[in-house]
Amino acid sequence: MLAYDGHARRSVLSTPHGDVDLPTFMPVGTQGSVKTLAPEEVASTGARVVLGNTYHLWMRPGPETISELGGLHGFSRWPHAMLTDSGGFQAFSLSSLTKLTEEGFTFRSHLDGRKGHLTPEEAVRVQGLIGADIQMQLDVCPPGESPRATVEEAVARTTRWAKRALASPRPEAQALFGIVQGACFPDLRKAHAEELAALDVGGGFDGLALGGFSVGEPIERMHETLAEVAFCLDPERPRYLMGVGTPRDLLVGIEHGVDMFDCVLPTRNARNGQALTRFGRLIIKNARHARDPGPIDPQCGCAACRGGFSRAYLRHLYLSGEILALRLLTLHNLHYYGELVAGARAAISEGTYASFKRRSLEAMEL
Ligand code: PRF
Ligand code: ZN
Repeated sequence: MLAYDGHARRSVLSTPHGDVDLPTFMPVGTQGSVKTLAPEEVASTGARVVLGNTYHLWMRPGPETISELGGLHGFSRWPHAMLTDSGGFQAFSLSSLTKLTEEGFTFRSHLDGRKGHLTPEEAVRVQGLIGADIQMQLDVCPPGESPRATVEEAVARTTRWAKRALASPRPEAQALFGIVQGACFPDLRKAHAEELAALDVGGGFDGLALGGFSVGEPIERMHETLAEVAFCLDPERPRYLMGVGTPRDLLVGIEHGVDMFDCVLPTRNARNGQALTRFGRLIIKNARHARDPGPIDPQCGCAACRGGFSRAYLRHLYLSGEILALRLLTLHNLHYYGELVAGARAAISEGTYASFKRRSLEAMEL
């Protein structure tokens, strides 16, 4: 650990594809690409880890193909670190007829209806072929606001699956993270975090994630639960909050000791014409930008803002259905997220994280 400021912490995650300064934000590259951007453009936003999805890549083009073509690094030409999600969460939300048993998930592909079986062992095997630096265990993520008994069952099964994942053979260079579930029940989460941290099969987990958040529960409940549990996760291992979130969620997560985040928000919102900025959301199609010669944010160093592209031009491109609008907005949004976590890291080192968070939140309200 390089520095603590309250529970907020700054550290470095070492991977076979370079060191990553934490806290960090990981752009989502579901199909092996961060939508609209080439790898060097993604890296230009400060991102050093990209997330891939096992479920999608398994269905197409298939892990054997990816492995043959140099793993996801060689295939996609992303030179920095990569993490793959295990696929259960995506299989459940995307495919039809998903059946959940002790063995794993059974589902029909959302592409061709083909039947698939995803077990904890199979998730490790497929992620091994895809070849990311960090694998995630297969877990059970109950829908938001599920009753306690459902959540308890999901936690218990996730632990049994954690042991099976750890016992499965995987390439030596690949790390494996466990996933803490427990919804918004702090006692379940704390107990689960301790249980997963104590597993020592196959050397134990290299990091611990918080799954099961941002699945329909009120955002304030997520923040309250994070405040109670995030700092309880083994301090020696990276802590990853899965599928979260907004700039405010990142600031809150970091405050409570989270090190890693991923979310489709900056990239998806860009493609819906939304620029996320230090001053809040900017809807590019709004008529008020029609003759605005200024950039999205004059202080932003992204290719769109630094390149002098005006709000008026971006609005025109967006309304005309031009792909450049989506590319420039994606670059801007990821750059903004990159700056946000870089600012947090600097503030933690200086011991000024609380005021950094307060100032950032105040600016967003403007
Ligand atoms: N589990 C896995 N992936 C995830 C989640 C989870 O709970 C979430 C929940 N926000 C996003 N992605 N394996
Ligand atoms: Zn910008």
